[in-house]
Amino acid sequence: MRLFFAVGFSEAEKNVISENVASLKKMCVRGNFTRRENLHITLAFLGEVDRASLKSVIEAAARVDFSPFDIAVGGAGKFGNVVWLGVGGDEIKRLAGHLRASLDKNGIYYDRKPFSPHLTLCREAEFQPGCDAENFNAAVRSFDKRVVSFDLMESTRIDGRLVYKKLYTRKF
Ligand code: 2AM
Repeated sequence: MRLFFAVGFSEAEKNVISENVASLKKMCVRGNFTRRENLHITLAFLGEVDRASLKSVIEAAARVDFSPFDIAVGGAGKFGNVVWLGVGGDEIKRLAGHLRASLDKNGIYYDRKPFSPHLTLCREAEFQPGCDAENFNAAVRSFDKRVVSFDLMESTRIDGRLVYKKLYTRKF
């Protein structure tokens, strides 16, 4: 099973993000836009994990002791042709650090790329001529979010569609 840990969004927050996705769509010729139900901020990407290790993964998450905190979501940028919203605040970095240390303790593999908190809105984005991430950034509606939990997600493909299934929630 393909697993990752993420911070999800409420329906109200998804409404704001969807407005941003709608304005991004208008500036693009094409792109693989993140579907509303898949919007998230990844804390750690585990990749393929044996079903037998799931208990240990959940145990590592359950051990993470944290208090609710706020993040600022906004400010668009681009890595290659991936367009994202930035996520501001040091606490989410500390949370990812705690979670990753707990995974280490259980010997669970995760992608070691340094944590760079972001919310992917579109992959394979192709902007309209004369348009770029800077134009989108100028139109972005930012918002603050209180983080009170994170989730263990399973990434699956159903009829070719990317579907994320929530397996476990660690509430602070
Ligand atoms: P992304 O949003 O920057 O693409 C599920 O694939 C989630 O895990 C995505 O949010 C993806 O981040 C993130 N992720 C991090 N490292 C990854 C990797 N090596 N392969 C696939 N997804 C990864």
